[in-house]
Amino acid sequence: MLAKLKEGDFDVFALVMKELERQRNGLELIPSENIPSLAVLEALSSFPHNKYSEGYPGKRYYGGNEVIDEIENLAIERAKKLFGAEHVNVQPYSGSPANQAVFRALLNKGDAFMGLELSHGGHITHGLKINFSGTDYNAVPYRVRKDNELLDYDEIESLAKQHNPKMILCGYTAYTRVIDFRRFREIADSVGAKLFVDMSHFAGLVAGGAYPSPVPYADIVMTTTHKTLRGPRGAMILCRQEFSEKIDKAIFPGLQGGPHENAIAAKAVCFAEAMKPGFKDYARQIITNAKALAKAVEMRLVSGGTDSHLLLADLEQKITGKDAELLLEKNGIYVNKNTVPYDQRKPWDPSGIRFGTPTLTSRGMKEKDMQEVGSLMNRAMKGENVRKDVQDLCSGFPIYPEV
Ligand code: DSN
Repeated sequence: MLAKLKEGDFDVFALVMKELERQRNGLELIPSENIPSLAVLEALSSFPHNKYSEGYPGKRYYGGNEVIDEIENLAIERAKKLFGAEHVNVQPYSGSPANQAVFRALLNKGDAFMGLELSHGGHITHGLKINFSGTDYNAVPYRVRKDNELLDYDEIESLAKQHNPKMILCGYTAYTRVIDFRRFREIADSVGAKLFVDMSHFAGLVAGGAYPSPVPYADIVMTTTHKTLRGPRGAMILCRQEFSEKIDKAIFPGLQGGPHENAIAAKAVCFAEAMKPGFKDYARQIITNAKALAKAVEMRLVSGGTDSHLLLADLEQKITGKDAELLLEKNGIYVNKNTVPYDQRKPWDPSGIRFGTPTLTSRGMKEKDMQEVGSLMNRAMKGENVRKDVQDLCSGFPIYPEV
């Protein structure tokens, strides 16, 4: 692998290998990252890359798409089967444009919708004032409770009755607990709103049966494909048949041009991998590992722990999230600074850090390794240099040993 790159452009080759070494020698705990299989990466760098294919299978604006149609149809059929969806669009380049397409399909400019506030675990596309979702639409934020840091469904229901949103959005980037999709459906129905779920973070857990599926309850579900699902960087939208035309039109020609068919081929590979029995074990292990890590770290965890792949720690003003991220990074431990609910600090220097287990679980780590990872984090946070111990632990769990 990469022999031609090495021959043709040694500078780029050296840099991508340097990045692989960084990944190999560090503990990657950013919960939105993962290590896809080499089969996924090979599909991603393969020949459908060369083709323009605006449109959809059977209806393209360019000739020569008969094989591309087969690839895209295969990805669609696999995704439908994996998640039990009525309709799937596999063309979104990434999560943010996919979310934008859903907004455009369901709302008119200025319409009210509800989403979890960013500092409480929502995403920038869930209503942040300086994002399209906050400038073009009337975002009504809901929050987690101050006492237990959990979603407050009664409060969400009363906000919905007060504001009559046309859409309610759930599924987050920094909420560690199980979401009650049935309750969200009831709330949406009680005010005639559509229910939109962004399952990007936990899609792999859903695919592996380790986390409840939103698909039976939501009108529309969006997911990226590169997080717990362990596929290529990209996204897809799953929806009920009645929204299929609106979603397809919102993606193309509404927002995007030529789909990245190489990424779609890689998505198809990842969907097949997620249907294998071993993926169920992987999804369960991610959560088991996250719970083990929760026990091992000496930090106050928001909501007291996790039901998923991620943890959110409130550093309680002993150190800022930014400084903690840097301190851990110096030791080859990668987490990201993150706001915590009711944070008094700002997003670029917040009070917390977010971390999780998808990548370490892909490397084969189990509960006892999480105890070690937790202990390394604790020691690094106290100012000890643990770089060598991090490297020793990593060497037992190689990444892409074939390369
Ligand atoms: N950047 C992703 C995350 O880390 O959660 C969301 O887009």
